[in-house]
Amino acid sequence: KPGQAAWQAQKYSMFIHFGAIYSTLGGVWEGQPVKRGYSEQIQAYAVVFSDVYAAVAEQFKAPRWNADSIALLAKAAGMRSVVITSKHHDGFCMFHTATTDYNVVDATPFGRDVVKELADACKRHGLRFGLYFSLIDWHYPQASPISSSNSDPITPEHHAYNKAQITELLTHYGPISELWFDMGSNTPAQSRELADLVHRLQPECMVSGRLGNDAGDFCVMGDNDYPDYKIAAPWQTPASIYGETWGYRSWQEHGDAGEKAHEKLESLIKTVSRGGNYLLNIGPRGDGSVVEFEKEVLLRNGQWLERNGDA
Ligand code: FUL
Repeated sequence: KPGQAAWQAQKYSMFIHFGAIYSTLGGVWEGQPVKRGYSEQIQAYAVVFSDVYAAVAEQFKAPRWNADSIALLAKAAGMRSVVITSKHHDGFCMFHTATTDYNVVDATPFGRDVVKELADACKRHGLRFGLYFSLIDWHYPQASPISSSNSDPITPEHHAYNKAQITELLTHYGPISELWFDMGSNTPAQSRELADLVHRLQPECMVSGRLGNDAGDFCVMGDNDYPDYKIAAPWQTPASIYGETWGYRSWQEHGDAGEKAHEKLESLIKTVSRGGNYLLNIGPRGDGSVVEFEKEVLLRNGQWLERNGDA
């Protein structure tokens, strides 16, 4: 498969969970910390009505969002690519789309295309760039409604809507290194159609195995999990810093950055030495800034890689 060798050579990548609404809420609803579930899924766990949730976008100004400084952080960490949430389960698009107004350019005072800014910054700094894309959507009226399984059938209307957005993402933002499809229960025909669409628009783009039905180009392990043996086929470990959330959580306890860096370094080494790609997540705040603790963990390990080589 074209693109496979380049993808495997990345080894270490940055994952970014950033959404105008859930990152602004930061795991808090009506003044209370929401303790159940990941904070990027707060809409479901705090059971927020769609219009009430959507109104939070009006608060998103992200004065501290700086795509160049995020790209430079990934570089200093020793990472070779960045993968950002173009759309998470809440359905809010962090890119400008003609398919819905529920997007960062049209629905927030920030008014700029986050995906575009990061794509351009990665290009400037020599990093590859990929996209997370949720196959389920809690906002789109013709999609299956919120359920506890996050793996509901994709209706034909919703499938067409996803295809239109994927087409935009693969034609407006330069080369995309991977499309990280997530959740939803596609039929085999739907999975095949999405994989074909990606490969037709960008033959080198690698498709995540979470597309389902064996239609992906690489296998995604369970979160923070890795195999005991070396595997030659392309695979990846998605890892969160805390194990408890991917999106920003203002009440997250941090502990010692040195210990955390050590733990993540061990996972990185296990993953890479067994042939995998380690995709380590950051969850910026709604104001666009990177949490200092997360930055420190990344930079400590970047310094270790600098000293010890990353071949
Ligand atoms: C999961 C999602 O449901 C989580 O919210 C998160 O995005 C994780 C990386 O993948 O499937």
